[in-house]
Amino acid sequence: MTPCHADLEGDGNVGIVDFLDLLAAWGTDPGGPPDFDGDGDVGITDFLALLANWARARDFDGTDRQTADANDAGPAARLASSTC
Ligand SMILES: [Ca+2]
Ligand SMILES: [Ca+2]
Repeated sequence: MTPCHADLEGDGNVGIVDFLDLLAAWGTDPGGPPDFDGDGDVGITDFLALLANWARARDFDGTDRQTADANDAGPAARLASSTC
């Protein structure tokens, strides 16, 4: 799964709105994302998949998607969103 798969509402970022979308679907079988592992319901493994992608792509200025650099916002902003 790429970070873009975790971008549930399609704003180009994996962030809090995607997390809230996952929570809204918790325990259901949406037939696709946010059931990322395809086991038929949205649960903890899907949350962990979203979280893994949230942490992996955390560059905010678009210059380097793999690592944060001096042009990126601080840790609080990295927690608020990650680019897709
Ligand atoms: Ca998003
Ligand atoms: Ca699942």
